[in-house]
Amino acid sequence: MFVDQINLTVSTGSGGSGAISFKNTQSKSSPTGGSGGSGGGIKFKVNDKLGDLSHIITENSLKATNGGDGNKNFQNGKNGEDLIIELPQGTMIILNDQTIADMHENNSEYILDKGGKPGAGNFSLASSRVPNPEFAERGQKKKSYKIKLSYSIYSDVVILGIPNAGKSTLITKLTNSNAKIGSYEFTTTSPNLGVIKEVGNQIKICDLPGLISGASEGVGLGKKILRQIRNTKLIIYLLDPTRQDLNIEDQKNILDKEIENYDKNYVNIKKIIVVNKIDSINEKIKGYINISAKNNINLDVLVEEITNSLKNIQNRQYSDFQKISLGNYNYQIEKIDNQFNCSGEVVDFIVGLIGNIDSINQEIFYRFENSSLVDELKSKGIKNGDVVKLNNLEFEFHV
Ligand SMILES: Nc1nc2c(ncn2[C@@H]2O[C@H](COP(=O)(O)OP(=O)(O)OP(=O)(O)O)[C@@H](O)[C@H]2O)c(=O)[nH]1
Ligand SMILES: [Mg+2]
Repeated sequence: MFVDQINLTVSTGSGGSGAISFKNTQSKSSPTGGSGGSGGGIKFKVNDKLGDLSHIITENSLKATNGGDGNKNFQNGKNGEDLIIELPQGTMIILNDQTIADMHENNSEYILDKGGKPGAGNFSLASSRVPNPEFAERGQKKKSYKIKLSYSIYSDVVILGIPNAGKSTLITKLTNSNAKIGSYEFTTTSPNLGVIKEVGNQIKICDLPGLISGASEGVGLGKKILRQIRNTKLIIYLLDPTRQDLNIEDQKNILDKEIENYDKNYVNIKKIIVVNKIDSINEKIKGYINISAKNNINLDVLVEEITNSLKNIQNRQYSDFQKISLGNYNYQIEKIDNQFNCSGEVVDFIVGLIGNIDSINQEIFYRFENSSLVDELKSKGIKNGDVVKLNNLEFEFHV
């Protein structure tokens, strides 16, 4: 089955925690505690061999592995393994309704998160201020993201037309595709891909299900079809002159209107207008390429037109999307009366310690007083005697 959209939760691995150990265990001197390993990150990578998202079979969630904890004798923990998700060319990564990456180039990568930071062991934490730390850092917790992946076929040409126009017949004649053909409407329910083999050149072409009026508002398979136009370089409008209820111009207007309604940028994609089934009408229709897919009339003219048009098209409509780096949410401060609740990565760093409680407390206050948090609290109007809460740790503020 063709899978073009997927919702899933992806998580980093947590960082490993540092160890507390001493060469001289009696006197607790000469620290030897190793640091944790980094948690695995989340990475997306384009593989141009993929044609949809069906390889991402999940129970809705995928995880990188955790970093290992540090150990005595300077042993650092192992790094966790990255979660690497392969994507077909033409996939958007969407977070909170915002597209954060649009993946085009083969082998290109997007790192959503580098993974949980490791905690330092007491060997690395030793300093002239604290030569023999009886504490170590906890590794950063894992982070989860609910994302949506949306794939639009990466073809050169898309064949668009109302149902029964002969789109599938045409692709079977131009390529080795064995798309189903039927004398009734809506024969095609998911895209068919084929390749036109020209000398030294391969043109990927895609046959889509029939488009009807209202498609851009979701009538029929409307939006699912229109989504697949996004990455094409060229659109063929295939028109059916044998229709009694809709003449050629009506059909062209429907296609124009629906693609514009769905996405204004689609208007800029080049179109070739082709009238099919000329074996069934008496007169040639002027101004357009006239073919018969069924009887192989003028298919060479069409292929030549496709080839020439593609020569003049350098880029796809959406190929220059800038990837968005996620902001660093360093901290959040919530003020309730005389209490300031602080959370976020900076706070996790300050309080994320393990070991001897007295030495931890000393270190926490040192880290707090030397952090940017103090200035931020002052700018929010904190006064001596007000309460500061760093995650679960509560104390009175004094300068
Ligand atoms: N006379 C004639 N009939 C054609 C021609 N091309 C296709 N047909 C017929 O038109 C009917 C529809 O053909 P399909 O290729 O399935 O049309 P489609 O546009 O893919 O249809 P949907 O997938 O339902 O949207 C079939 O009965 C074909 O044999 C042609 O050039 N001349
Ligand atoms: Mg079809």
